[in-house]
Amino acid sequence: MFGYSVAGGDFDGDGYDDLAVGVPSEAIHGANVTGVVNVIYGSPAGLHAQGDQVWD
Ligand SMILES: [Ca+2]
Repeated sequence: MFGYSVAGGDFDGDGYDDLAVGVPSEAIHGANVTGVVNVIYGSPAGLHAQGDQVWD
């Protein structure tokens, strides 16, 4: 469920707001019940998918 939880902040310290999105039901590495956090970084033009990261 992408977007189950969200948090904002400047996570990489570049001065632009970033977005962390919780995905609790994401299956990774063959395990069905794990979950990830997808971090989408900000830029002068807003959020952009290039360089986003998925943390598990
Ligand atoms: Ca940032």
